[in-house]
Amino acid sequence: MSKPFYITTPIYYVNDRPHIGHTYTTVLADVIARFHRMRGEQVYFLTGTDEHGQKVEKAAAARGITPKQLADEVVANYTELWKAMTMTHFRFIRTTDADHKEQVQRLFKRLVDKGDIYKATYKGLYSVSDEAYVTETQAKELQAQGLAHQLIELEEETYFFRLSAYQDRLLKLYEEHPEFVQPDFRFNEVKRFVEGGLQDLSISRTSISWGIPVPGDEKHVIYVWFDALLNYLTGCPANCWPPDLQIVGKDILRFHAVYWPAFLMAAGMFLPETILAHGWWLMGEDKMSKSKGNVVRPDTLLRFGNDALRFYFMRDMQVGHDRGFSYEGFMDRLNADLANGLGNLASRTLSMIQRYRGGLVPMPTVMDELDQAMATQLLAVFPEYLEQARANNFHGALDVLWAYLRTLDGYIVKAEPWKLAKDPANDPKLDAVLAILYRALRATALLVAPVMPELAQTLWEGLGHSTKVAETTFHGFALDGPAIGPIGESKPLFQRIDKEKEMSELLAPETPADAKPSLDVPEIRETVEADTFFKVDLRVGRILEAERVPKSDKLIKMKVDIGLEQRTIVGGIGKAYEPAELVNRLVVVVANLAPRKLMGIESHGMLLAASDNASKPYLIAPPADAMPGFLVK
Ligand code: ME8
Repeated sequence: MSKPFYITTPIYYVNDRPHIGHTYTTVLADVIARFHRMRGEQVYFLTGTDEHGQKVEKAAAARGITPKQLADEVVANYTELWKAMTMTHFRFIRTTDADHKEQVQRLFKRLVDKGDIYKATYKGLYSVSDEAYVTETQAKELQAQGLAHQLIELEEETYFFRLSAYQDRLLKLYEEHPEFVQPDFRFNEVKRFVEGGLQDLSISRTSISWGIPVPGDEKHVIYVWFDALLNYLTGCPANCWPPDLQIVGKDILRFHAVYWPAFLMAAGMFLPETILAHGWWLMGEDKMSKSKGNVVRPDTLLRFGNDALRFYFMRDMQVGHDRGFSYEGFMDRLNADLANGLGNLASRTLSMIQRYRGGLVPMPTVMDELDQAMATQLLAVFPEYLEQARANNFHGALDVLWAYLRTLDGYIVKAEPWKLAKDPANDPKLDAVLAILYRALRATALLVAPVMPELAQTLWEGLGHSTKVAETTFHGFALDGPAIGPIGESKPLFQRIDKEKEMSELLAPETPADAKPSLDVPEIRETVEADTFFKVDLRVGRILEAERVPKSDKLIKMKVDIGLEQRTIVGGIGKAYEPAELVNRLVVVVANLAPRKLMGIESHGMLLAASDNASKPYLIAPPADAMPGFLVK
């Protein structure tokens, strides 16, 4: 028997409840898993949670609970959500599962014995939010983004994985298997990264305790990424290795396309066939993240139905690219494609078959040119959809299908079946129209079943089937086969959404269940000594001039009088303020900040502003009688 198709999602951190980013990844994997089952393959689908590491440890400490308690709570959120969304994974793996712990320690030890893991001292900067050491260049990037507080200085004894020894083998892998990373443009990023040279990877920590201990040296815990990646091994039954498709977000591609195959090479194991990296759901131009306060939760969207959300994800996002999310776009898509498009076509067709043919689907005896054209198009659309879907491009597949459904709307308008029905002489023509519409809908139900399991089943039953559409395979399906039995009562496929009404409710801010933080603000930063704080020179300033920086809607260039001198300061406040309203304002300036260039302009200083991430920045204003140059202390 051939090996089951083995597909995985990343395992999600348990520091937060799922948002639509995590949901999207899992839906994509589930749709592909279902698609492969309907191709007649055995499928093994794995998802789960990543529960160790500093991120989780910190989130739990902030809540005053243990990491395991936090993990249990978040896992319940995930498993309930996946159940409501009819995910078809076989195992939900948790990195705190006993078999996983054993697996990680066993492999760690094996690589130590083999010499691929060795102990040494590491000194450098570490990003807590990425759970990774950062290079100097990466540190500068983070600093420029105002994220310097995420970096901590670490010096520790650590175990290293001999990643540098795998550079050539990785490059050879990319050379020989260009399908290893998809899509292509991401593949090139990975290749360039490895070509740039690989350093050995620190894979243990002494600074944290929440993790799997290094066997035989228990003051070290195993680095969370080494631990996490191995979940794909732990969760895999003997007959499924290696993974056929591993779905990840672009943010974690490097871990999967560089470290992961290197670990497997070291372990002497077969490598995954393909790592598929998808893009991000964005809010405006920003990544969705809790710290930015712009997170959309799936629960908010599920009131329109599981299938609606699944469909929207697959239809609107081209795998690999980023996509902006908007509630309006979401509702427009569903109304256009499900309430109008498919829903309307199905209800018109089924009610005509009821009305004109007593529920019995006719076999066409003659077809004119137009009927023939519609039938031929279906013969082309069906395999094209399957081909696109096989390439994991459901966006493209659904596009092809919906274009065809729109053509069918035009076909109905031209054929005018309601007129044909008035004269029995037109019976053969009416038979042809009804049969073609019926066949198109039947094929549609089958094709969309992986994406919208419930809606497809409703349509399938509406077309007279008593079987499960998901248990039907694409292979051997007769597009022009006769209808099955009389059609039943037709149920509406999708209720039109009242957009205006829903918008007002959807845009109401999220109120967390644990009500405490109604503000979305980061935790209090690390303690600093008073001396450190007093090094920052804060001055009252007055804005003298302000203008927008060309080609930027965010940046405003200002001339600011700080008493002793005038400064050019570029601030990212252009979305909150118009230049005209800034002139003459008193502000607080960080006067001894090192100058830096923003869009080619040297900015010397920074204005203080308050914000809760979700809202605009509010410039801090000294009282009206304060003078430029006053020291703020
Ligand atoms: O990275 N748009 O877990 P995580 C689309 N535990 N997808 C998004 C997204 C967005 N805005 N935000 C997140 C981890 N994702 C590690 C993985 S695997 C061995 C360990 C999705 O909870 C995307 O798939 O931060 C991303 O890779 C994943 O969530 C990250 O989830």
